[in-house]
Amino acid sequence: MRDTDLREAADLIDRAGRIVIFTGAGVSAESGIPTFRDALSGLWEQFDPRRLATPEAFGDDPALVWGWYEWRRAAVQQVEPNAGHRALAVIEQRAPECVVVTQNVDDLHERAGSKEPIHLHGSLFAPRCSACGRPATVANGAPAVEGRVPPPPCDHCGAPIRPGVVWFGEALPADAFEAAVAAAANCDLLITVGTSAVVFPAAEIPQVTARMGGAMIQVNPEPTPLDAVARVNLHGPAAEVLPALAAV
Ligand code: BJW
Ligand code: ZN
Repeated sequence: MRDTDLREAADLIDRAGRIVIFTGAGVSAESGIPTFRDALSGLWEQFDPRRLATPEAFGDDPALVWGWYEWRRAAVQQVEPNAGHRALAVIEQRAPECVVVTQNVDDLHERAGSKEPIHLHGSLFAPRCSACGRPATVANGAPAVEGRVPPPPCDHCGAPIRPGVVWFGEALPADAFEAAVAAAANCDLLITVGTSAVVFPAAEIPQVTARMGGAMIQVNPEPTPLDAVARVNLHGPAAEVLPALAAV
């Protein structure tokens, strides 16, 4: 990461009235939460997360999919936000207006101090009935289960409870997506962090800002399709780059 790039990015942040922060799995990687492109470890290493995150997988083997999400919920509860989440909360607090839009289903932005991030792909902490859609409560502080766990039945209709996340082939929550598109269309600057930017329609969000003439800063150790549209590319891990950026 070059010093001139860092300074240019810090200038963009200082000059921006309205900022959108758009994040993906990479922002939580240094908290110990694997990304979707990472291989899973332990019992899960034989599964591709991109195949588990589907309604078909839940239909074929609900206990496998529920067990995976319970394991992930427990994992998130055992880790802390990292310096990247915290630096984003500082940038958010300093900005005249700032909206955080995340594809992540963890709660690490909230725990780092971000106010009401928009969750485009739902949450690990909002399970609901797979048939009637009613919200379900599951015990907090889930044990770190590894393996199949049958989903509990809905109190109302008895159908299996499912994770409150958006799987491939499912629509994003309309209110969240519309609010994110509106914020992206009207911002001066979008900061994208830790996303491969290949999963749609979420990956449209930074493109909306680019089309409307807003500036973009990208933080990612690897190239993505956004390299071509970002004004500044800061190649490096979020927990190193973002604190450096907030400190300029
Ligand atoms: C670091 C780092 C560090 C690492 N610091 N960075 C062909 C073309 C276009 C679209 C489609 C298509 N075929 C199918 C589709 C549609 C599909 C799609 O986009 N597929 C693509 C894969 C091609 N999309 C959908 O199905 C969506 N729904 C839909 O289209 O509905 C239509 C509809 C309309 C109306 C009615 C009904 C239907 C839904 C998509 C839902 C995605 N859900 C998931 C799972 C959520 C639950 C869960 O967590 O299990 O969301 S999939 C997964 O991908 C998850 C993520 O939020 C999302 C994005 O991934 P993300 O965050 O970018 O992570 P990674 O792992 O991909 O990348 C990590 C990045 O971090 C990398 O770049 C690293 O370099 C970087 N990194 N360490 C900073 N330390
Ligand atoms: Zn029900």
